[in-house]
Amino acid sequence: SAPRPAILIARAVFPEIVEQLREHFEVEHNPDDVIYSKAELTQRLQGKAGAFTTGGDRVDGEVLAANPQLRIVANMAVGYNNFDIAAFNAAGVWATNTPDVLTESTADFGFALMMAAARRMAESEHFLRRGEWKKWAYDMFAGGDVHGSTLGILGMGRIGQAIAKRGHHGFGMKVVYHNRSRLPAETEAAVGATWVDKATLLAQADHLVLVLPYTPENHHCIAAAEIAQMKPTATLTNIARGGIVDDAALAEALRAGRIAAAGLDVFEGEPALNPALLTVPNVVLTPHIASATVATRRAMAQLAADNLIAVLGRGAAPLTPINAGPFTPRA
Ligand code: 8YV
Repeated sequence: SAPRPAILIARAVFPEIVEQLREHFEVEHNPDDVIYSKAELTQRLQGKAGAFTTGGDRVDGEVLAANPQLRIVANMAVGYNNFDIAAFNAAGVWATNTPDVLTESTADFGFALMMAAARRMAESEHFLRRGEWKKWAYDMFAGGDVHGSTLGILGMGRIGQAIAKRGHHGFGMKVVYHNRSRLPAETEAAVGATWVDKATLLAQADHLVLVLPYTPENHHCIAAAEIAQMKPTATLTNIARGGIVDDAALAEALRAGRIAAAGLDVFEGEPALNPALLTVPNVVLTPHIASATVATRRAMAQLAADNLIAVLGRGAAPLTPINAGPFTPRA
């Protein structure tokens, strides 16, 4: 019988997913959380027909050109700014992501982070932990209301829509959004959101949540000039990608009180973060965990594995391809 295809699992993942993949493939598995350098990734992909990657595993045209036997790279993430998709298309290599399975968990977390920022939960917990709570005070950690306020959403894909529904149906919020493309009227009605231009979004939002993909055009699309257009009582929540927000400008604006608070799950240069953010009190910081429920992370890993099995095990198309335009897979 033909030799089984070889794959690389580039990062530690659920042992049962590794075992499942071993039933189909010869598996080389990075048992560690440490991201391979580009040189090491390129070298370890030698002879591999497929790869299981996640955010931070950068796959570009050079990596693909050095591995002409590679047919699919399955990313365990919905975002794929770690892939050069044009290079995948040109090389005929399938690229896949994990949409849908993480939408609701990620929306839950985004909403929670926004609420935590609005209601000053992290700041007040730090106060308790420092032993500073001696008495009740009428204005102690008084924040901004979420219910009945205006929710602004920048980016309106699956996760943005799930957040809009929570705000509109659950919290009686007015929901405005900005996106390159407007949703169909019936979708806008179902999620309870109204399209506005970016300036209106910035000016109207009491709570602005960022849920857009990271592309070169979106780099620092929230910087000092945009923050200056927001209400001084507003909050800003980023669950999208580091680099969408100018973190240095945000830290400065938070310190100066130009906006009330922020909730950040993603950072420029993560896992390192701008040290200024660590000393600003009015920000809630989490380590890129918006999709991190046990069930959702399992579903993401399973979908990435299923994409590899579809292409390399069954010779079929992947379940969730992200290749765009005319695409001819490598033989
Ligand atoms: C992942 C994410 O945990 O899906 C995404 O785009 O950002 C997260 O769900 C992350 O990409 C893994 O590195």
